[in-house]
Parts: sequence; structure tokens; C-alpha cells
Amino acid sequence: MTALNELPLLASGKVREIYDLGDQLLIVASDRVSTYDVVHPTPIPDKGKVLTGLSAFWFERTADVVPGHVISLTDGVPGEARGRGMVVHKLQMLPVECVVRGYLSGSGWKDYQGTGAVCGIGLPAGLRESDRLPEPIFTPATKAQEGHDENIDFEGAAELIGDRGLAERLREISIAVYEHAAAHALERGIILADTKFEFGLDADGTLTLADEVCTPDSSRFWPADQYEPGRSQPSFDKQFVRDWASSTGWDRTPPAPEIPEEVVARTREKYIEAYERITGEPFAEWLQRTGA
Ligand code: PZK
Repeated sequence: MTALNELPLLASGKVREIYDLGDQLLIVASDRVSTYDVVHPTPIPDKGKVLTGLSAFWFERTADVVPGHVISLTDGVPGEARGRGMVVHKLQMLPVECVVRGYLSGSGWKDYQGTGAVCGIGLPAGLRESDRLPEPIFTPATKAQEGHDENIDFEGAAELIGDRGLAERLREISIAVYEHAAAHALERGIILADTKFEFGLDADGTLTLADEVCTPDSSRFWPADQYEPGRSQPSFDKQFVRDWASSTGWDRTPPAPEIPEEVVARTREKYIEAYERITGEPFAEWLQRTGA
């Protein structure tokens, strides 16, 4: 099996790498963690495996709604990437981030406070930060190369995609996948406040769910037992790192500080807890299944 460092690197994100396999790609999730958009020099062991396992779980669970890009979690994944790698179909990616929000947080809360709307969708007056929305809303965003994605309205998304009917399908599928995942997570004590999907077209033109699905890196996971609208919510996975980082007086500009080992250990446990709550399976099962 080829070593990772011999494969052509197609793209590198804050947390993941994509390698070119010809008409397929290899996506590898690392153990890197960011707070306030800055990656720390200290990894969280097993984070990449947890995120890949969660993503694989949701791809399987939503295959009846939309085909996913996953080909293999084992064959074609180099030994050093086992458990955190996925071989996927190379798609023609659509140029829009498909965000679904069930709760009012982040840029959604900010936009609502300014205009009473998010991405052109008017919302009831009097909502508080982190309130549950009357129904999930599709709030597309541009894909920024650097810096932050910009929220756009549905018409803007349709224009970027160049096909209003396809944009309508993206909205319908995105909301359906979010509703499935959020209901499942809530039964297991995790509020999936919002999430971001990416889609592409395969060689036959079939609309396909890509990237990662409903992981803590692409979504806001909140502990349901601590939910209290009217304030920002603690993060299920990153709160120990955030609390510790804040306590250091770090000004949130690079470089991010090294994370102490007890904060690493507690954070690792939270990621594994999220995996086990949502999948209902021991994390060791994922390691075994993927040969990690
Ligand atoms: C693709 N990204 C974003 C994700 C990064 C960058 N199936 C696909 N086909 C073609 N392109 C992509 C995908 C997927 N997924 C996704 N860039 C290209 C991205 C993760 C890490 F560095």
C-alpha cells in the first residue's frame, strides 16, 4: 500500500487532507483541533478517527435520501490512515455551502439581530440566541477560499449553481438529512444545532452528498441536558479546550497555544462519547472494522 506522503496532495484544510487517486480521492481526517478558527499545535488523539466514523455512520443512514460519495473505508486506505481515511468518488463540486439551521446561533443569530431574517428567510420577532427555530431553514453560503463564508439568499445560491431546480433539490435534501440526523442525535442527548453539507455531481450527473456529514467539525453539537436559550451554548466536544484557552489570556490570534495533557485527555473522551452516543456502538468497534 502506498504511503500517504507519496500520494499527490490535492487540497489541505485546517483539519483534513485530500489526496488524488485518479478518478477517486482519499480524504484523511487528522487529529488537529481549532478554537476560534486557529489550529492548536497539540493534536487530540483519535479525533480524526471519531470524525471519520461519524461521517461514515451518517452516509450509511442517509443513503435512502441521497447517494453519498463514499467508496471504501478500508480498500485503498493506506495503513497509516486506517480509521480516518475514506476513498470517495471524485465529483464536480457545487459552489455553495449547504447550511441547515435548526437553532439560532453563530452568523444566523448575528444576521437575525441585524435584520430579523437569515439568508432572506424572515423569522418570528422576539427570538433569543440559541432558540429552536419553528422549522429547520436552509441558509446557503459562498465557499470562501480564505476567511469566512458569506451567507447568501436562496436566489443567490440558485444563481451560483446555475440551475434553480437543482438548487431546490439541494435545499430539500439538505433539510431532510439534517432532520434525520438531528432527531437521531437528540434521542441520544445531543442537539445538532446546525450543519453544513457539500454536494457534487458524479460522472453520470447524479447529485451526490460529499465531504463530511454531521460531524462536530461541520456542525454545532450541544449537550441537550445543558440547553438554555438566551445565551451561547457550550460545545459538546470543544468546550474544555475553549475554556482552557480563554483562561490563558490568549488573544485568539495565531499561533494558538499548546494544550495541556489533561485538557487533551478530557477532550478526546468527549469526541469518543459523541461517537458512541450517536452510533450506539463502542468506538473500539470502528477501529476493528477499519483495521485501525
Ligand atoms: C473536494 N473539497 C473540500 C475537504 C480539504 C478540502 N468528492 C469530492 N470530489 C471532488 N472534490 C472534493 C470532493 C469531496 N469531498 C472537497 N475539496 C475538494 C475539502 C476536505 C479537505 F482540504
